[in-house]
Amino acid sequence: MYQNPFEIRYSLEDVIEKLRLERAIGLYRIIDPDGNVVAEREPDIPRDLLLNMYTSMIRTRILDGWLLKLQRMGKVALHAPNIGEEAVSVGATLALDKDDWIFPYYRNIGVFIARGVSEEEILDRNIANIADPFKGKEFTIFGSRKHRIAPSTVPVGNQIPHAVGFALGAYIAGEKIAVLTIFGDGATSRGGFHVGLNFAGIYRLPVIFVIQNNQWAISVPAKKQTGSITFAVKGVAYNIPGIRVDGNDVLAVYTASKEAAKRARNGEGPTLIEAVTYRMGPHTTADDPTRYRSPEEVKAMQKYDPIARFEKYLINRGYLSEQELKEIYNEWNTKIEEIVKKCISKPPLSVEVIFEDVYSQRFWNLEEQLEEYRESLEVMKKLGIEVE
Ligand SMILES: Cc1ncc(C[n+]2csc(CCOP(=O)(O)OP(=O)(O)O)c2C)c(N)n1
Repeated sequence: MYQNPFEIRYSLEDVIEKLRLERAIGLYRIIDPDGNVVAEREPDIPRDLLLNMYTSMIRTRILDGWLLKLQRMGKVALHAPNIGEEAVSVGATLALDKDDWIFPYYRNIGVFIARGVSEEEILDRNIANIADPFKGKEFTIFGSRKHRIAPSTVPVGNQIPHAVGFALGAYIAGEKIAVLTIFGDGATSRGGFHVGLNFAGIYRLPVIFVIQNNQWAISVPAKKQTGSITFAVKGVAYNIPGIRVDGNDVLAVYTASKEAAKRARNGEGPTLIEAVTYRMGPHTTADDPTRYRSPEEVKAMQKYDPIARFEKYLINRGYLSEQELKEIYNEWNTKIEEIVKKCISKPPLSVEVIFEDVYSQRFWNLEEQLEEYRESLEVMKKLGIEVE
């Protein structure tokens, strides 16, 4: 219905209520760094799911540690560490139904683990061995149709409009699903973020936008990324409720994402979640964070470790003893070490794969390049130069 623009009046109360403004400015938390429940109401989450959250987070951390070591050993080209940010990926993913889709980014191993992608497949992909489903393509590109995870993108924030377009398609097709997309604080400065939020806000699309605010976009601190008082408040202009949560509290991320998924499925539109976390490691294995931030800062952030905090909660609540937690950790540590050994012993891909999957047929110029490449291999062999 047409509304006379000179007569529209919203009261501040309307806006605060409609957009739940307070939630975009505060910090929603269920468990504090000591593992104590601080929320008014503790969510009623079954024990099995709590254990799944825990194992998904430690599996992510162990695998992440291996990817870093493998990169240093020259087995993995590049890695973007996840340490300290596991609760965001795991909490948001486990809040979804299995039909929902996820558009993650390169710092979201927890999404893959929580969705049931095996460590072996993730390692094959990163090592680019013969079993790599993406045949050695660029490091971050990894998705799984079976697990309803879209391949993550290299250009920062491109997955945001992808997720919105996908949600529109699902809506037109009559599918009642939620679409989750996760991206860093740096991505909020890209056009795709604003285009995505604008479109989703107008058409009330079932999208959950999660900003994994780890305080740094390589060397740019979050305070230089935006003039807004918080990132969550950015939803206001797009008529999207925003909520700022403690991203190192897996229960808070889970609860906020669960509510957002429910809203999405009920046709109530998108939600913007700012998950406040901290990047404990370097941006990638090609970065040296000591050049732009102090060791004191990193040390101060350690007390917010999402895994240590969740362990304290599980112990406080009597779900698991310290001993049981240690056993679970050791069990996964051993299992993942075995998987690493298996994956690095698989043969490498043939370098010729770079000539494949570019066009549906190989054109003459590619044939010529391939021929030249084979000849150079022969020359190298004669000179005794080893080529993997
Ligand atoms: C369009 C584009 N510009 C620049 C880059 C280089 N780049 C890679 S990651 C990154 C920072 C991203 O920071 P943020 O979105 O906060 O995510 P984080 O890596 O901190 O998790 C930049 C600038 C890129 N990949 N794509």
